Amino acid sequence: MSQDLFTAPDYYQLDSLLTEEHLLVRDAARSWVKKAVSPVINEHAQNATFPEHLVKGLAEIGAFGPYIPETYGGAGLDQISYGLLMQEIERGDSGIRSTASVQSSLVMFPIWKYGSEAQREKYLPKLASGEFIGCFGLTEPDHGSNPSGMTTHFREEGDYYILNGAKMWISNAPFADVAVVWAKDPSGRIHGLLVDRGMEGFDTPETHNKWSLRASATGELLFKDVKVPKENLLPGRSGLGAPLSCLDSARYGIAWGAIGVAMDCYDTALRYAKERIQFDKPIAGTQLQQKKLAEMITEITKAQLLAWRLGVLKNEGKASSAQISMAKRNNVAMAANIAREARQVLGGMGITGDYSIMRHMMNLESVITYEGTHDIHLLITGMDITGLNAFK
Ligand code: TGC
Ligand code: FAD
Repeated sequence: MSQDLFTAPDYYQLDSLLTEEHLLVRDAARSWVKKAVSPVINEHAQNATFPEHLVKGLAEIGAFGPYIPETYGGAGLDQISYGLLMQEIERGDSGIRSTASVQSSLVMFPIWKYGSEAQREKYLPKLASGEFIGCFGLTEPDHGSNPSGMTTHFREEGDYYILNGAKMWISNAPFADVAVVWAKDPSGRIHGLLVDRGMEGFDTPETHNKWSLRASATGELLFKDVKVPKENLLPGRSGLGAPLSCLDSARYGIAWGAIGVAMDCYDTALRYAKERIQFDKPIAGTQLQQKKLAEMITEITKAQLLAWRLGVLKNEGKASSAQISMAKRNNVAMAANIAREARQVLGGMGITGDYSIMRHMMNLESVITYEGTHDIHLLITGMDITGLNAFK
């Protein structure tokens, strides 16, 4: 990729709403992304390899467990700092943000919230430092948008649970040290189990042939009579609400992350349009390109306000799941539209790996699908405002 010249837009002076700590956290992440992610990400995406060497840096900027208390190795930050971290990391690449989201919101969060003290002490510090990588197994081959139908199940046998079933589309699965796996007990109640790499009968084959999130490793989780020690069950909460509450945290992070992608596409398109001469003048001086750029900054600004307000509500413990759905859906769609428009501003150059836009655009096809699809989030809003369930 060409040199990373990113300058963040702040059209409504939103920086003045941020605390000194927010700005410090954000700026540290921003410079780490410029220094560590931008120079290598195109090659990793082209080769479909996960840049494992970035794990240490992610831990150092506080991206693993930003809001987990420091006693467990987390960064002890608030929800806006968490959001800003996701924004900056996703500005570099959605796949790298995925690694941080899964680790923080889908692995550390349930262990912190629903785990025993022994589980917290065993896993959280190692996950925070990046010594352990985790993954989250909810989706199954036949149950994506409707996880309540899952068939992965376990039964008791002496000091163990015997786990059988399969999960698919699992970020970080191929190299994860521990998987938070959601499975049904014999009565059909959903529980979380901590399944460690190396347990007999547990496999994590990688999913290849993706055109999206190519710098993130995705895989399956296969369980064949896996003996999981009883102390590996998360004791604090059961039922579908447990995994869905983890999704709330990850979806919130994505609402911020998508802004990072949109800012990167806008900034690239603006710079290119000012430099690219056609018909003897910069294309930025034409009305059609100005329409694209003006609409981009308008949508980014609206998305920033939405995310910031949601962050305030989250800090106050007042953000509802439906509000989070609205922000995830709006901001990812906003970023996807901006990526398409920005790609066109660059003409043919826009399809090359010399610029980040096409990679972002392809990544967003996953982001708009995972953590609840665009349509599922619309139905969540629909149910919230009408009181009527249109899923079933
Ligand atoms: P429903 O009957 O509505 O709810 C079941 C129970 O859960 C409660 N609940 C929630 N609790 C906490 N947070 C939420 N967001 C919640 N939403 C619902 C609900 O109150 C109920 O509790 P209780 O006590 O009455 O039992 O469940 P449903 O089966 O009708 O499904 C609802 C639906 C469709 C919204 C839900 O299943 C859904 O969100 N589906 C989308 C699935 C999804 O998002 N999967 C994501 C997999 S993980 C992933 O994609 C990671 S990508 C990571 C990366 O790389 O970044
Ligand atoms: P489906 O549920 O089959 O949906 C197909 C289409 O039907 C969608 O457009 C959907 O909106 C629509 N649809 C479904 N139900 C309805 C309805 N009631 N009304 C109207 N339309 C409907 N999962 C994990 O558990 N852990 C992970 O780490 C993880 N990482 C992922 C990484 C990647 C790269 C990808 C692509 C996915 C990942 N997922 C993960 C899975 C992801 O959450 C699912 O793909 C997603 O929830 C959608 O499920 P599905 O793919 O089975 O689509």
